[in-house]
Amino acid sequence: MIVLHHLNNSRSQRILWLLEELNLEYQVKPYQRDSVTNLAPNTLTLIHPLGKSPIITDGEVTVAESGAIIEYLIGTYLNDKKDNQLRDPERGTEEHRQYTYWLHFAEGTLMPPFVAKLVLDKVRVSAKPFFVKMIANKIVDQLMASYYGPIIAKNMDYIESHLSHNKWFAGDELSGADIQMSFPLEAAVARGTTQEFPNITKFVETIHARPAYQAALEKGGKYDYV
Ligand SMILES: N[C@@H](CCC(=O)N[C@@H](CS)C(=O)NCC(=O)O)C(=O)O
Repeated sequence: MIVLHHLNNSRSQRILWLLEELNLEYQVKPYQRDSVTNLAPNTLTLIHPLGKSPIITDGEVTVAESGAIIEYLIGTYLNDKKDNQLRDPERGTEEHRQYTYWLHFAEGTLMPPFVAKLVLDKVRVSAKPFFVKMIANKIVDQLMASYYGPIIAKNMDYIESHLSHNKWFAGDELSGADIQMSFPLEAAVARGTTQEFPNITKFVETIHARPAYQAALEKGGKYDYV
């Protein structure tokens, strides 16, 4: 039996969605973030030494890292079920090149500046006392204006441009690339930063309307980015 080690409000939500798209039987083992640090509980390190979610176990097999989990689940189970709408683009095709590109882009290029912004926003809020906060805010503003801000804007423009010509990230049908790209784009929409990006907003609305996505929400419980 596949077990998804699922941390609330995390990248794990996309694996829940994939499991539903693939029509697989699975169990969800829930883990709660610490209310102060927002970190995962230490019990997750019993499943994988890094203790980050998502992780799946499938019998003797343990897979961590969202992209690796997506490749494992699609590679192992997609052909077992004929009645799903998710496609695995054929190797050597342009769709497959797009598929691997976006699968890696999500965690390799898009997430790092998003996470940096999240951390810097926390510094802004939590720096104390007042004069330290003033200095901290100045440094954060400078880092955002000169480095992370332009990188995020460039990435978002690039994604928006891709989605203005394509419904999905790789080819004409839903693929693992869409699953992988869902989390950062949901987070961006939920934070209200996508007003100038109608195609990104539409993509997120489209995936949220899918029956498999709704089923995943029911299984996983409260998710702040929907
Ligand atoms: N690149 C990894 C990132 C995993 C990751 O950082 N997960 C976050 C949740 S979104 C986590 O477990 N955070 C809690 C912690 O670091 O303690 C992946 O895509 O699986």
